[in-house]
Amino acid sequence: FRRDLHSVGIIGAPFSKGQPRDGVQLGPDVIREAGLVKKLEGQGCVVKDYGNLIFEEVSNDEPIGRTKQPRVVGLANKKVADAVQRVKTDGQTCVMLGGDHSLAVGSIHGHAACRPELSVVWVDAHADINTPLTSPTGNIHGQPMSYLIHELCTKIPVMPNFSWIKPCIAAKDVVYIGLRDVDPEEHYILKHLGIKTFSMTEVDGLGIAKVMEQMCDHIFSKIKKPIHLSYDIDALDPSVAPATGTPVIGGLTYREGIYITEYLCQTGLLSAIDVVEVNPKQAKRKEEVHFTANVAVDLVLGCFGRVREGSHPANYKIPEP
Ligand code: B3U
Ligand code: MN
Ligand code: MN
Repeated sequence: FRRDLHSVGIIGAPFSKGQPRDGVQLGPDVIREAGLVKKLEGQGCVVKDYGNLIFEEVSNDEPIGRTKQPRVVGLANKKVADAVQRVKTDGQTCVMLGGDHSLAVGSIHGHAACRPELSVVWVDAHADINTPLTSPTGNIHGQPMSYLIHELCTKIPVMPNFSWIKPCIAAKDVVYIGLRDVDPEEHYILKHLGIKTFSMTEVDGLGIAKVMEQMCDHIFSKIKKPIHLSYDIDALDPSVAPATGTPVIGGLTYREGIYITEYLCQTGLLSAIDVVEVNPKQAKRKEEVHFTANVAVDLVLGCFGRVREGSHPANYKIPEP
């Protein structure tokens, strides 16, 4: 028995402008209010909460083509990138609490600046790999992967406040889990680039344990690389995580969702984590907010050593009368 010492740095990113629904900027606060820091400390983690980033407003942020609010999204992501880079430089595993999923651009970019060899595990109902030119909505939270993958760099138009973004991951170092709402253009991109995907069909067919095994065979085929886990709460079924902007029926169960985190923790290679798209204003009842926030906390706890069988300190002794 061995209890790992995890050093965790938390960044709150209260940002919503990668998509149109109000409320997702409150995600970091509701996840903290569900007791994230105390619970992490309770399982032996050393936690530093860096607080919430403050994002500047941008006036006259007119669309570029179909892409909505590019300037404010580009600027916010630069802040996230710098913050994640600082946490990694401080030697901690970074937890970025969103906020919408556009923030993964900054989070992965900042992480890759410190760990150029990383692989990305993207857990989501959606592929979020539309380019600005394929996006049906113009919402940047449906596009973050397209800015980060080397193989797509010739497909990305110039946009204000995006010039700092340099592709930093290879298609072979990306794995998806939980897909069930993928646009035709995205599906083409995934197949064309040969990206490894475990849609809900594979989760159903193989079971989550085999999915995780095959996932690791894929990303660790040559060398063991640090892992960036980008966890969109809408990967989970809406019955498990209702407080989110774009719920899709037929998602991961609580147990499958948690198993992913337990398994990744066991690799010892988790280096940064995003938990995004918790939106308290999308809940029908207040209990749904607490329920979703508690699930988000449990995902983070699973990433840092919580196991369902229970655990005990290494030096524990049964008291003698
Ligand atoms: N694929 C669509 C819808 C979508 C993506 N991510 C979410 N929704 N949450 C798009 O807008 O790119
Ligand atoms: Mn997403
Ligand atoms: Mn999603």
